[in-house]
Amino acid sequence: MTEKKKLNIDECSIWDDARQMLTKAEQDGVETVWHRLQQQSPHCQFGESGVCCRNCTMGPCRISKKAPLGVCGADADVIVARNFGRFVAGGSAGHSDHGRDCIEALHAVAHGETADYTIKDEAKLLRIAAELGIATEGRQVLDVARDLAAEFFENYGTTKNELSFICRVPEVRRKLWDKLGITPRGMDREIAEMMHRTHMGCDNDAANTMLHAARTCLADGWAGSMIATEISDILFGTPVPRRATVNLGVLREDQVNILVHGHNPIVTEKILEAANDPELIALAKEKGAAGINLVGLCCTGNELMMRHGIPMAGNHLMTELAIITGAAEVIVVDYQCIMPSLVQVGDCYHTKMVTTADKARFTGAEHVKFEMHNGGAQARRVVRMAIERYSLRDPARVRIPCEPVEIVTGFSNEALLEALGGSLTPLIDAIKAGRVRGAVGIVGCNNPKYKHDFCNVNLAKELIRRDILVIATGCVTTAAGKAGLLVPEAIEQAGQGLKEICGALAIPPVIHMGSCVDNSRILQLCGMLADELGVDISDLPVAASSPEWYSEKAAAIGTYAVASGIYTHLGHPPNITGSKIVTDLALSGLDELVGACFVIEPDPFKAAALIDKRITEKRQGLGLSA
Ligand code: SF4
Ligand code: MSK
Repeated sequence: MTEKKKLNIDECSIWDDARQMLTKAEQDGVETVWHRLQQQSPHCQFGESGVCCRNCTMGPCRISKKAPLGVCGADADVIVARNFGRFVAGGSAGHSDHGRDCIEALHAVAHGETADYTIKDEAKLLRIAAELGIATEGRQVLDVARDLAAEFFENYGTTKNELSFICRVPEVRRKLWDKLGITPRGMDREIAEMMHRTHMGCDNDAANTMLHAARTCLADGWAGSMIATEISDILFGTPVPRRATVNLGVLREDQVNILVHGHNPIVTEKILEAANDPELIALAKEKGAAGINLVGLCCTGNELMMRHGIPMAGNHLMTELAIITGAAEVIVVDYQCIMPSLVQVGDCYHTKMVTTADKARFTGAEHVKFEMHNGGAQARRVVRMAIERYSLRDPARVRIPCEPVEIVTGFSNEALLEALGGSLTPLIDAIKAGRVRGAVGIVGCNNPKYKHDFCNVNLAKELIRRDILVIATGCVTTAAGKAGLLVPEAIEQAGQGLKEICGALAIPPVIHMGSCVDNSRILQLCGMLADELGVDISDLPVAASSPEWYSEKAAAIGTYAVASGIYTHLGHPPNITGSKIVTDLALSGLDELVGACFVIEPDPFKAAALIDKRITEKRQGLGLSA
């Protein structure tokens, strides 16, 4: 363990389970993300403000008063815009490559190339096919699936030049995008063009680069992510409300514990099946365990929780701490948001990290490659490995810190409509009457620069208190769940109007809608609401927020939300503050262009007030009471 200052553990997290595990980490001599943040602080100001450029070997260049131009002549505005463009291209690539893997799975099922996956929601498959103009009448389901997979693949190339789900964007918004030249053409095309534009000697106009950043992110939201969500529902089932549990208390001292971490349900759905295999359960019992306990982390945890009620051990900052319990036999990962440190933390105990994707390998982990034709067999191999490792566990080093908290999950748009009695009318009526004053999607991550989950939880609490419905996805879900906000009983913490509506519908005031890619469900919902009201998305009393974000994907999500017309709060800015042009554009200029902008506020109470003010203005714009 590297020499370091003593951590103030009380300031690291609002949660008792996290603090207990951090104390144990220090006793066990294990380094965590908080310790490494101390070593990295203070951060480089050139990097933080975005004025460091490494795009060619005449540099690297960093902009200062003394040296206001890079070697090629690029100024701070150009460098910041280029860096931001590449940053969100990275995030968009993550979601959209996940989406591509989903299309490949649908393609394999449709072409009979796998016996391991099937179509679970045929009705949704047919509904989406019809929505996209694919003939369904009198056809075999697999024939329709073949055409749908082919249609989705087209979203990645350049021949069609149009996204399939552009049909879900209100017409007035589509016209605005056309006017601004930011209608996305194809997922891969926009990302490749962003890399091209930001090569030395291409796009040297900061505002122009930023517009293409918006276009790239719009492709992420309305294609890459939306396709990932819809195919996951088709292959694994569209979520419906169900109970689940969260926090480190979901680990079981007497069972083989398997943690799953990452994003794509293609791997974890098979692990779930294997964990329920009677033969493997019998083997676990033979080895002295009471059973096999599968628990989720981060977004793949959200996917399993939404569809099957599988318990959630924790969000981004809890991933190392879940291993530090000493109770995890194996952690199985696919890709995204998986700290490389997990291998070393696992090595401090008996926990084996298993990677499953060639595109996300970790030195020191065991690689069990999952492919379409072998998912079932590979999953059984991983579960067997976990069972074998149970005997390596040192009971003296096991500490499971608390009792799990109950939540309700599973609010797909289909489930929400069902809860509303089949149409959006009750929600729209409640908004018009001011009982639900608006809605905010609180999404995204954790970041050790904040007290873990302080902002996520307090923003959600503050908004529901103001009669604003909250939709949670990604790592905010676990935060809201641990705080007791994802159960119908949480209406007691809501304002009177929201309390009445949620009480009547028997839904929580904070609704769990899924993983990071499932923010596309929120986009679709906004599109439907705008169409029902005959307005643009930017006219709705809605907002988005990512209080504790860290990732390129979160920046891409924020950017597509803004470009779709949704006012978006971030706890801290991306690395753009070194450019006045880019910062002004993000914080106000975009409002004039696309009817929404970013707002930065680290204090969740002040952020709630700012969001409330915006929602009030939007309500007044629609002729509604404040
Ligand atoms: Fe420096 Fe220009 Fe090269 Fe960037 S592109 S490293 S600013 S010379
Ligand atoms: S996992 S992107 S930390 S939400 Fe989707 Fe959580 Fe943010 Fe990753």
